[in-house]
Amino acid sequence: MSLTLAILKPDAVGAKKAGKILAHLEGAGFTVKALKLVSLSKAQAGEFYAVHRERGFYAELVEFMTSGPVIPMVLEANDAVAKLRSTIGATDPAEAAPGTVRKLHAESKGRNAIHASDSDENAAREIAFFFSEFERIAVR
Ligand code: IDP
Ligand code: MG
Repeated sequence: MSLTLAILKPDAVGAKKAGKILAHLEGAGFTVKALKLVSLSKAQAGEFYAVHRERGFYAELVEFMTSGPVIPMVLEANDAVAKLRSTIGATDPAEAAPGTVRKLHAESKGRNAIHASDSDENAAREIAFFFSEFERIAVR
C-alpha cells in the first residue's frame, strides 16, 4: 500500500460536491487516512504550487485556490499516486476519460475540482505540507 494527497478544490467544495467526490474516491478503493477543511492564504497556495511559478496560469491558480475553502486528504491504496491520477482524469475535463472525477464534476482546466500528487516524492512533500505529525498518526 502507498499514500497520495488529494485536495478537493474551491469549485467542488463551493458547489457542495465534496460528499459525492469523497464517495467516488472511497468507491474506487481508496481509504481516507487524514482529512480536514482549510482556507489557504495566498502565500500558502503560492508555496504549494511553487513548481508552477513560471507558468502563465500561476497567478490565476493561486487566486482560484484561495477563493474558498479546500479539503486536503491523505488517501491510501495499492499504487496510490497512479491510481488517483487515473481516477480523477486529465487536467482539462474536456479531455478527461468518461467516469472520472474531473469529467463528472469539473468545469474547466483551471476550475477542475481536485488535485492529486504526481509522484511518490511529491506525495510525501504535499502530505507534510498540509498535515502535522499529530494529524498523520493514522498514516504511519
Ligand atoms: P494537474 O492538477 O492535473 O496535476 P498541473 O499541470 O500540475 O495539472 O497544473 C496544476 C493546476 O493548475 C491544474 O490542476 C489547474 O487547476 C491549473 N492549470 C493548469 N493548466 C492551466 C491552464 O492552462 N489554465 C488555467 N489553469 C491551469
Ligand atoms: Mg500537477
